[in-house]
Amino acid sequence: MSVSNKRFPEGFLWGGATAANQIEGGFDEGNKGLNIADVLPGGKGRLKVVNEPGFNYEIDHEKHRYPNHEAIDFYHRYKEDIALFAEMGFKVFRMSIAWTRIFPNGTELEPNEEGLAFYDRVFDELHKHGIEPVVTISHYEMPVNLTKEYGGWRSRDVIAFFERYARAILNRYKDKVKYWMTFNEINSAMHFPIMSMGFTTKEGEHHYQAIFQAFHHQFVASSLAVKACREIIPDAEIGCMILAAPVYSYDSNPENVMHALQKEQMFNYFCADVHVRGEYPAYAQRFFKEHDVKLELHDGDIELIKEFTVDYIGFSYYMSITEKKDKKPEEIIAGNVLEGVKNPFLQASDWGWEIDPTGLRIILNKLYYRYQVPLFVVENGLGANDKVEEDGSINDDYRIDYLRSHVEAMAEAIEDGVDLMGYTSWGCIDLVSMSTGEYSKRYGFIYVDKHDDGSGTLERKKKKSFHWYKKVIASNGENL
Ligand code: BGP
Repeated sequence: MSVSNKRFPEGFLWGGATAANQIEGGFDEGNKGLNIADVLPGGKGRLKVVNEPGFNYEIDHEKHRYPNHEAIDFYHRYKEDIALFAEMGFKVFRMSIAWTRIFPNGTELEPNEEGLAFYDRVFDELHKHGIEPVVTISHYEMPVNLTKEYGGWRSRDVIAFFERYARAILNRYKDKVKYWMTFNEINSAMHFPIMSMGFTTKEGEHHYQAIFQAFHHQFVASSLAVKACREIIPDAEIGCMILAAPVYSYDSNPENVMHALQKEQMFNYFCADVHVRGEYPAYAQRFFKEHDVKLELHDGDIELIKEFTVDYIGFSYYMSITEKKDKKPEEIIAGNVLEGVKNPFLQASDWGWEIDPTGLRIILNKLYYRYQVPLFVVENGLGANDKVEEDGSINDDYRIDYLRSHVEAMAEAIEDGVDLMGYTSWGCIDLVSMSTGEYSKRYGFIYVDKHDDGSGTLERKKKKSFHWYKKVIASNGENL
């Protein structure tokens, strides 16, 4: 066996990642309908706002700001942004299509031509610069109409609407898009179902029953999208997308180790097991029994899920989680969206997300040796407050350090034998944060002059990390 001394394979897919609702703006242009992100206000409590009495999925301009309505105006500035991605040498650009640009209410029989034409322009611009798009079919933007009328993924009816949408875009872009993913961070619904499932459970409701039934609908829908993709674009690759975070036990107490293992099964593996292996794992059956979850399955569901599994696993990686069986409330660090106890060996970002590059090597090994399918890191990055110096420079050395250590971790994992397709750093251009709806939580190589109070010119500026990432790509990960 010959071992190459190059750390990343030829053709490694370097690039950046975004989502429609966090960059586009133009929320009511081109006949677009409203989606969940359009009605969630900015601010830290935004993922919980739907639980407030009186919340009715309408836009309330009196009370709230809606940062995603303008976002960073990619809808009008995509040419300038794509030129900057090309300057960094991107091989791929991960983006999503807004369901509501194509089917404004989710229920129409025919797609909206203006929405389709917008993404044609974006894909053409990417190809002009030699950049391949990687498209997430649904990234946290359920059409509001489907939420109001059907309860989002609670309803089996949404499967048919989703299939129509998936077929419309697969058909339209069959010559332009080779890499697809079905649902962004599908497993995140365990923590915040509003974003990926388009509903939230009510107090007193059987939470797990609702969530797992909705998962089942999404699994069927995902398999139908894989089926459609195989028919329409046989040489495309279509993956799932999960939020991956290795779960560590707080200590060597076997009770804590078991608890961490169970959390890892239900959080990291459950969705991937169904997507990749095509079946519900036995540990989940036990979980259902113990939590009185009874899934309603239709004839043919199990066979469909078994037959139409994904080609690769796309995943986001930001942090690891440390778990303990009986944790006291004061031991919990919220980490914003994922709960665990503080890991004494790790530092956290300004938003409490524990920084753990070795965790990336660990999860790459765990996923690869469990599934033996190619992996794709489609999100990773550091949300930070950036400062523009008087001379206009933005010296984000902390971001470079974060990214460098994670790229090193990928190189180690590749040497461990992991089959890794590529790396798209999250928020390659500053964008609206998903969990906080703020602009001030910045991830980009490109700074966007836009602030939490809505002020700013939207002007783009290259940060120090822009020049660093350009070198990394040019050297295929050798020059860090
Ligand atoms: C993931 C989402 C993204 C993104 C990212 C960073 O969970 O897929 O949409 O936003 O996390 O999160 P945040 O924006 O909350 O910092």
